[in-house]
Amino acid sequence: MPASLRALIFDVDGTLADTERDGHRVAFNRAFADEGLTWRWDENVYGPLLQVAGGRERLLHYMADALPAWPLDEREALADQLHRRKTSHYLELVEQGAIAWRPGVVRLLEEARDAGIALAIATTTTRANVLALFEHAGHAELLDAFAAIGTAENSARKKPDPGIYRHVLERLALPAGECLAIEDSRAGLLAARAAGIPTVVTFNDYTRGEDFDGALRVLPSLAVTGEPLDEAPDAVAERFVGLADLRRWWAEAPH
Ligand code: XBP
Ligand code: MG
Repeated sequence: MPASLRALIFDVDGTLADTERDGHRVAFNRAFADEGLTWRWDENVYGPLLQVAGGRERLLHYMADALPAWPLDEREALADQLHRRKTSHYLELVEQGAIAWRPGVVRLLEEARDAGIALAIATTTTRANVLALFEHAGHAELLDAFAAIGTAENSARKKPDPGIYRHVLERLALPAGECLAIEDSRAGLLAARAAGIPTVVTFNDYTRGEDFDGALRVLPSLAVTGEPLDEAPDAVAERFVGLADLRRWWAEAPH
């Protein structure tokens, strides 16, 4: 039987929702204030820091410059403390409804679920953060449709390491070539591709302009296919990305 598209694997932060801009970044700043630190990560500071995947890793990277005289174990202890506080602020923000799904996300999840395509998640953030997003951004019922949810707890190494994608493939018991990943960043794209998974990128304001070489398609969101409609070529910007688009793009990948 020829291979067919069997599963969609979604990144979370920046792909399902703009969690970085509205959630993680704000939560980091609240954690700094809690600890009496004057650090403030505005959007210009935070953008480049996103090159480092993982909140704790991001803090340590920043602290290497901000606190160069501190011994590593003290920096690590402060990073742990800040990350704990940041996570609780993040969860609070999500619970307050600060985070919304990116356009086209819920529509595609529902279409894939109804079509019997397996759904999965591959993220470097924690399981609690993922569950909270589904619970509080609306559509908590979609969580039941996920066959595998791979999070920070399942892979010690962060993207661009392919560990989390390999974990999810194992849980799905599917070959990489029968899946399609949806990512927002270069690090995510590299992770999925290193695991052998064809990947579509929906970039956001932080990741716009990154090198997405190797992606099947690079789109501003799941609300724009980038392809003209036969019946109404001018409606190109209006059409949501559907399963038929993903199947067509996936079929272009070498199998
Ligand atoms: C993006 C990340 C995460 C978040 C912060 O993950 O790098 O680290 O920025 O979350 P994704 P934590 O793979 O979903 O794009 O502080 O929980 O690490
Ligand atoms: Mg991401």
